[in-house]
Amino acid sequence: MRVEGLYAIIDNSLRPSVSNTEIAEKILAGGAKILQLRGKGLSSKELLSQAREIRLLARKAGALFIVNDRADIALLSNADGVHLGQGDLPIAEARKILGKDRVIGISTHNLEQAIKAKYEGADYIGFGPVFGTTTKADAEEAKGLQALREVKKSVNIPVVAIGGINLENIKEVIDTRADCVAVISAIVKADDIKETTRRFQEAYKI
Ligand code: TZP
Ligand code: MG
Repeated sequence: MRVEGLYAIIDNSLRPSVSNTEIAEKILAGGAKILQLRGKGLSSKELLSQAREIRLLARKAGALFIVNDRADIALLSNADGVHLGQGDLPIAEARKILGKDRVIGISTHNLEQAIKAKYEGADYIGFGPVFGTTTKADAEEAKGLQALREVKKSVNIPVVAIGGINLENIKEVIDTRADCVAVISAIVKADDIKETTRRFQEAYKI
């Protein structure tokens, strides 16, 4: 499956009254085809159990399912892949765990990291934060659309734009030719998660 369009990230630490599994159900009902589970504060046991539940839902919906940070949990939950941060396992080590068929993505914050990730065998890169965000506590400063454009021109693997993306600014992000937009708060905190997901999907079609 290609990495393109909306890349919806599930993280109920922004909305503790709703479980990650419920959020996944709503996002899938809204038509998302790429889902990531981001469970920063969860124990390994809890993360594995949630990943297994969401894995099943994503499979039924024909969606790609990625686990954030943890290659071990990605393997144990039979996810389609892992999304690494710069401080997580190196790509080559994660590859030993996940093999060549699973997807490995990595967050990058500048052109040098993006090019390095490509040479190290990443299947896609995240790039950002494009705009300011309060979702990630240790996020770097906003990189802007021009930096995103340059990264997109410099690597021939899919580029997932992330950070502060909402329904008001998504068109500008799509115009950079980024392959995907990753969204957390604009979906997870929405009154109607399903309808909001549908609108993000629509933005990619216009
Ligand atoms: N990496 C860079 S910005 C970010 C991550 C995980 C948070 C994006 O969240 P939001 O709510 O879509 O700005
Ligand atoms: Mg991470």
